[in-house]
Amino acid sequence: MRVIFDPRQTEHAPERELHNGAWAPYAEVPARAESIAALFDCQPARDFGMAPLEAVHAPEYLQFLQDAWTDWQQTGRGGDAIPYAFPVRRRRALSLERIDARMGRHAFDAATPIARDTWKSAYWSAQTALTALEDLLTGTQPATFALCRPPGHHSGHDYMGGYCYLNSAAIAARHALSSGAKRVAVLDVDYHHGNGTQDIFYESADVFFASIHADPSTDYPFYWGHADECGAGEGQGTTLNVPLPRGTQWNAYRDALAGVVERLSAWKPELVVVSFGADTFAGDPISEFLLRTEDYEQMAQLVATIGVPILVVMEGGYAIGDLGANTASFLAGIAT
Ligand code: SP5
Ligand code: ZN
Repeated sequence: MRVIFDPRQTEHAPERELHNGAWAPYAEVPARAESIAALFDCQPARDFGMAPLEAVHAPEYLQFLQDAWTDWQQTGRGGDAIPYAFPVRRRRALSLERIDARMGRHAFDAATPIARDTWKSAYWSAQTALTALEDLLTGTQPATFALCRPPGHHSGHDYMGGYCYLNSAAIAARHALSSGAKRVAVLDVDYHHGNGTQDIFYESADVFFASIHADPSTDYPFYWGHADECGAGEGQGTTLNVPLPRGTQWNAYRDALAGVVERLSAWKPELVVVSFGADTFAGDPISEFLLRTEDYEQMAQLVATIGVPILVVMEGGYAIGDLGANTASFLAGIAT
C-alpha cells in the first residue's frame, strides 16, 4: 500500500502532560510515528497550502496555533504552553490577546500542550493526509495510508485537545468533497471518540461520521460520543455512535463493527476515511479494550467490504513496541 509520511511530523515533542492529576511523560511521542514508518517505504507529503486547512478550521484558531509557543515564551515562561482557564457555559468566547485567554479559548483539555514545533508538525500531518487522499483519488490503488502525527480526531473547528491540533481526517474528507465527491464517510475506530470530527460534520448531510469507541461515561472525552448523538439539522441521521464497555474483546467489537459497516454501506459513500487508532490494543498503556494484533487484519477486512476507496489516517495508539505490527496488520487487511 502507498504510505505517506513526512519527517517534519516528528519535531513536535511536548515534555509532559497532566495525567490523573500529576505530571506524566507525554504519551504521544515522535517514536510512535517512527516505529510505523520504519516498516514501510514511505513517500513524503506534498504541500497543498493553507486553503484545505481553512476549509475546516477557523482563521483565528490557525493563527493562534502559529503564535502560541512564541507568545508563551514572551511572557518569560519556559516549557510548553498549557491552558488552565476555559470559557465554559455562557461565557462569551472573547477575542482576548492574553496568551492564557487564547489558550483556554482554543482548547477543551489541559493535556494538549503546544511546544516549539507543534505548528510545523501539525501542518505536515494535515498535508500528509491531503497527499494520501490525492494519491488515492488519482491513482489506481483501492487504499492509501496517511501516517499522520500528531493525530487529529479530537480537534474541532476552533479547538485542540486529546493530543490533536489539526483534524487531518476532517481536512481530507472536506477536500474530497471540494474535489468532486458527493458523499464521504468517516469511520473512526480509535479507542477514544472522535469528538472533533463529529463536531465538524454534525450538521452536514454529505459526510457520515461513524465511531466505535470506549463508552464516554467512563472514558475520555466524556462529553461526546454517547449513543443518542445522531447529528442535527441537515446532518440528522448522519452521525452514528457505538460506545462499548472497557474490557471489550474482538468478538464483541466485530459485532459492533459489522453493524456500523452495514449502516455505512447502505448510505453509499463514494469514499471512506478511516480514523485508525491502535489504542484499542490489549497492551495499550492508556486504554482498556483487549484487541490483539491479528484482530486488526480482520477489522480492516470487514471495513473493506464497503467496497469503495479507503483513506486510512493514523490517530492514536501508545503501545510503541507493538504499534508497527498492529498498524501493519490493519493495512494488510485493507489491501486484501
Ligand atoms: C488521539 C488520541 O488517542 N488521544 C487520546 C487522548 C487521551 N487523553 C486522556 C487519556 C486519559 C487516560 N486515562 C488513563 C486510564 C489508565 N488506565
Ligand atoms: Zn485514542
